[in-house]
Amino acid sequence: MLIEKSRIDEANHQLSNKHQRQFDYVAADVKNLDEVIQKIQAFNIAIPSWALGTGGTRFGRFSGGGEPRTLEEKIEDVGAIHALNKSSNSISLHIPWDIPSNADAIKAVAAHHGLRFDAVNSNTFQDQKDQSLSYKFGSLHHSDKAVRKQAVEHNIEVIKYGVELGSNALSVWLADGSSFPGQLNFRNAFQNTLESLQEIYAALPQDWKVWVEYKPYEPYFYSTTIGDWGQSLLLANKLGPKASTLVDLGHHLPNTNIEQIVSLLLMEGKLAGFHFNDSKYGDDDLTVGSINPYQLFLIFNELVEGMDARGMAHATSIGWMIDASHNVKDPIEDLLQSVEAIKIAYAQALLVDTAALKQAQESNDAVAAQEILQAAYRTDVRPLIAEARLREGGALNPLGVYRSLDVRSNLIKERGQNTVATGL
Ligand code: LRH
Ligand code: MN
Ligand code: MN
Repeated sequence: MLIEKSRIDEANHQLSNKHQRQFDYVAADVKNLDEVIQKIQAFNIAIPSWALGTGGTRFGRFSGGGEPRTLEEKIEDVGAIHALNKSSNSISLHIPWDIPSNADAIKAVAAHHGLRFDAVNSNTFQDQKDQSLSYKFGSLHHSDKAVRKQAVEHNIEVIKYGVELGSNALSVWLADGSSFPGQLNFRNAFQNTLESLQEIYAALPQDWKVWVEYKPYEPYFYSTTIGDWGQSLLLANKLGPKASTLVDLGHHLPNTNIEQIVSLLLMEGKLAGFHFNDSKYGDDDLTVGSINPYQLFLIFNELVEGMDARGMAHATSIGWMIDASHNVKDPIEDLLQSVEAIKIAYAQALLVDTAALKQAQESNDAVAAQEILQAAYRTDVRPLIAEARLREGGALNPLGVYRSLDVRSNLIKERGQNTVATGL
């Protein structure tokens, strides 16, 4: 264990009076206070295994030191995050960046930290050393049936790893696309993708799901075969009830109204879940809430309203995951900030006066609607989240405890300065 519970308790004790003052102030105006706190307590966000090392760019990578060298060490890092925030109780693996060759042993390490396995991710966007055919021109959409077969088999192997770990969803993101007009027949590429996904779908166990992620560009710059939510939804509808659309916040062209997409996918029962991050320009994978926290709030406002309308449990009905990683911050600190930003947006959305908003919408009162939304958005909900964490046994100030315990220096001593976690 990287973080002893007694150290968290000591730190909480020191902050206790200040926290109580701040909590009482905001709590006084919250209707259904207990229900709100309980919902925040129940809300967890999965951590991607590839975010625990310092991310690189195509120009370089600067290790922060003490990065996890093995899957066990990645799990240990997520364990530290979860011990502090009590909101990160699962890890999402990317195969073959992570190879859980001994599933029982890996499961035991995870259980020791109170963690389970979220969706497993396949990878057909890079060539691996022992691979016979190349994905240079795509994978599931490839013009050559043999390449498609290899990519299908990889996805089926990923499902098998996931089954052994107790996961129940396969997340598929394809880099497949083209960089020049004329390079690709769009219809053939789409049909090939559908047929390949149908083969993968047929291999899903009874209680499994497949999540189809979309992205408009990168690594290809003219077309992406699953380029937007419409193309993903088309595939998901053709595949069947186990398939749905995964929304990665960074996978939209600038200024796209993501909250509207989310609302309609939810309405159709086809919202798989999220890869949370933030962006200024494209697939920047910046810390959640670092650029546009209002957009995040508006997304959560749609989620809370739409899930309540459909009777869906907020915490468990869809997949909640972070997909953010970059080259400046300590990855553990970055992930603590991302989880906090998500919980802030969620808590603010829980405070929206839905009855009043409905009335404002029905009477076309745009001024009142804005006041209602922004009253919730401008509430400082951090003491509510801290209280929920406290009740779960976590830290009032996770980042503060992480820094005061000097966790990173200890990791550097143990793992070394020049570590390279597997991943991007
Ligand atoms: C692609 C993506 C996808 C991958 C991850 C590493 O940009 O968002 O989810 O699996 O990054
Ligand atoms: Mn993603
Ligand atoms: Mn991405």
